[in-house]
Amino acid sequence: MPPYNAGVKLELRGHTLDLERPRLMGVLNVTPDSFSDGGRYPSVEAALARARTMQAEGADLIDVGGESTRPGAAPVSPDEEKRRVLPVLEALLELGIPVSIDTRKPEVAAEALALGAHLLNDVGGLRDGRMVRLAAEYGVPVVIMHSPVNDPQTMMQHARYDDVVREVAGFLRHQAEGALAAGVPAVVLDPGFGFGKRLEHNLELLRRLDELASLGHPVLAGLSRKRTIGELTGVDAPERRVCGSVAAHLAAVARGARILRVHDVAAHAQALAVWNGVEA
Ligand code: HH2
Repeated sequence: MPPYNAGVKLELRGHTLDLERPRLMGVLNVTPDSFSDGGRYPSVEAALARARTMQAEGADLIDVGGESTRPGAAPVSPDEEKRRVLPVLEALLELGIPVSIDTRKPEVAAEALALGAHLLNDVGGLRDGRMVRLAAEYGVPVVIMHSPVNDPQTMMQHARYDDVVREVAGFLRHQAEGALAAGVPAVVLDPGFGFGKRLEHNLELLRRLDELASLGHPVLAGLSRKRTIGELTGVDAPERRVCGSVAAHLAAVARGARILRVHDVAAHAQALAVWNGVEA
């Protein structure tokens, strides 16, 4: 296995995530409109049950989000997003597994971190300085995700790159340096598959993911059930894109990804068990 950041440990407020082997982040969307699991967990109890299942299937952390960021998604107010995620987050924190908060809003991040969230997953790529200050204040690592603009409604209009890998790497390096200089303890880099990127961009980023891994920080890949998988396979229904998602994620692991953000934890846990057995 390539030595990209193997041996790195992420300290998550009392939990240690050892990235010696690839890890699974289970997706929990408490939204009415997420592209593949929207509306499935309308109550705290349903969300908690889903998280428990993912934990039993082998998730190493749970990523909770209350705003769909699929292309063209309607924005959600901070109050509505808080209403959706905070009660669920509070329940998840009892599970004894690290929980990340998936948001691009400082108002939401502030309350989630005050409650005890272990990791900040900023799909806005730390463009808002308040996110940097919050992560530094609470001493939590941040996932810095690339998107050409911090706006799901218009991001696909910005899917134009000369060299997508160079541009994404440049953005992530710059944001990482700023965050670390401001006191954020650690960063995870994420190319933001599908965020203002078309099939050719997503494939180029996946093929050359080792260039992001060589920046010296752990890399997270999130291709689960996404349109790229549908375009390559011809499978329309997102929940039927499991095998394609696993294949894409193993390609990412082969190029240095250490965290996979997935809906289908059991399938990925099985794939990684084989991967780890081969690479041991
Ligand atoms: N993708 C989505 C949401 N959050 N966070 C990171 N770090 N990386 C990603 O690739 C990523 C993310 C979009 O997927 P999903 O949550 O399944 O859908 P939706 O945005 O419709 O809720």
